[in-house]
Amino acid sequence: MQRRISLIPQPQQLTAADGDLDLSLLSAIAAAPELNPLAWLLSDALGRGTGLRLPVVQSTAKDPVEGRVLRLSLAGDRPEDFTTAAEAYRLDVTPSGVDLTAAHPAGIARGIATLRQLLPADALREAPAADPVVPLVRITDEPRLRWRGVMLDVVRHFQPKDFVLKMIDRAWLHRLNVVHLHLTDDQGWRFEVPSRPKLTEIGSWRAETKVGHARDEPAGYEPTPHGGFFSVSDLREIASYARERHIMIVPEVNLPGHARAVLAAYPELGAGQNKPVCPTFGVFEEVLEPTQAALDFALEAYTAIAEVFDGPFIHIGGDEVPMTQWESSPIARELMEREGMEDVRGVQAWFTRAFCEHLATMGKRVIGWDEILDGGAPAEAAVQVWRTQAYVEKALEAGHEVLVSPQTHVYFDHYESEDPSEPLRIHGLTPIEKVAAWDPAPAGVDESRILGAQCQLWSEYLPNPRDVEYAAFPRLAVFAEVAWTNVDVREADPVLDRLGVHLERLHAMGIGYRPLEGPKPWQQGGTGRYRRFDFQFTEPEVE
Ligand code: TNX
Repeated sequence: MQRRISLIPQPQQLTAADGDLDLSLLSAIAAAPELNPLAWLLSDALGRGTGLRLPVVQSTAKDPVEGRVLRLSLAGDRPEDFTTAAEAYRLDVTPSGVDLTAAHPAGIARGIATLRQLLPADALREAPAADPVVPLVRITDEPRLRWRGVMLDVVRHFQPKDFVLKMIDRAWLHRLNVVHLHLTDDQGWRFEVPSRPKLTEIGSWRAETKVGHARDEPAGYEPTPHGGFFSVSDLREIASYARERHIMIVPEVNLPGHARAVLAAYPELGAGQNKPVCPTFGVFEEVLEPTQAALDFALEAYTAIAEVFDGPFIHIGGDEVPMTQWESSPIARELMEREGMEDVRGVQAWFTRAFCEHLATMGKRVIGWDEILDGGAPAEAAVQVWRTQAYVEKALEAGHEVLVSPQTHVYFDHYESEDPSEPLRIHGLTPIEKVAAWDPAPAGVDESRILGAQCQLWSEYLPNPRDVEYAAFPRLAVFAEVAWTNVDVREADPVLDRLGVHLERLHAMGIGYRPLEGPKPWQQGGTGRYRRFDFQFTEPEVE
């Protein structure tokens, strides 16, 4: 019988042999020059968790370092960035050393994540707590989907930078390759745009916050200010932290709706009366007016963010844009006449097109929530579908590439169980079993047009990193498997059977995850402001 090796995500091919390799018998990490930064990251991670300090030495095909080493090498024709082939790797652990080979550095980054999971769980601690021993194994691996992401909402409740960096690390360990940062919304504007100081002076904080669920009217407001934002230097640090790990940051600047924080700072860009940064949660009617000034503002914000993050995608948001203000706005009517629009939804399409054209001049591709389909969007824009499967089909028919993130399966701000002691959540029910059973690209869907899959951590009811951790883990691990591993491989060894060992890893990392049997007493909602609140929740329909 093969010995049991418990990794998440499950690699596509894994053969185990009897025996272990003690990494302290190795003399160095021997890396191709281009892999030097990853080699040091690996050396550092090994050093922290096991005390083993392996030096990094340069090794090339022509002039290889001999002896027992941990070898990182590049081989074969280099695939394009952001392809599944770029993330493929082979990992061989034999009595004579470790060989990690890929055709692209991104593949090495994924292989390092697997190697770290082969170590004892305690090796994931921040100080030496485990022996540097790994089982003898041969792994050949490549992800099923190109885009495997997690979205962090740093608006509804600000999440500090060190936590963002931690989430990048955790994404890395689960072989995810995208961290989507939701940076602007009604409740706050969370990044510095030097030419628009009021965005952060005024827009980055609110004076009070709804207590309990937004729909629980009598609960009232807590008059404690809440806020925070990332300076340009913070953003640069986040960008380079992610880049080192071959993780793409997708920054989202959500316009022209969800605009209350923008309009609190610059009311002249909207149509309504002045209102403060929004203290509660939901969908609000304030939108940007379709004026040149509003467009100039938006393009300035996109330029600022696109200059910092060097990935190929910028997220323009575009979800839940109510048409009410535009329906009664003379400026919107005039635009509609001038452009021959029959439907007011054309106004959103007008913004979407301008964002796409502008970002294309910066070499960026746009992605937006599936509402950008309602009024129409340029075919080169990718569409992130969150409402229903019908929008996947609608987007594919209109020629878009699709990122699938159905609220029914991968919204980790939804309840995890029916247990009345679960802490306050927005609504829904997404137990881990449902995530495990999910197929992001079921038969009949053209998988070549599916960019990938992404889970979401909206933070209306996740005020602190601990709350985000509870909502995210271990569902995120199961999500990572679903996005990485082919269905037949998943079925051969169900991910839920591998979770036990994985929870030890999460524990070693100090993550406040949700135990499979339910919340610990201190994780429960209790009877105060975080008590469970339920109401009838209906999924949106397709028109
Ligand atoms: C819908 S998903 C929203 C968000 C909320 C989320 C809560 C999407 C594009 N819009 O504004 O935070 O539901 O689950």
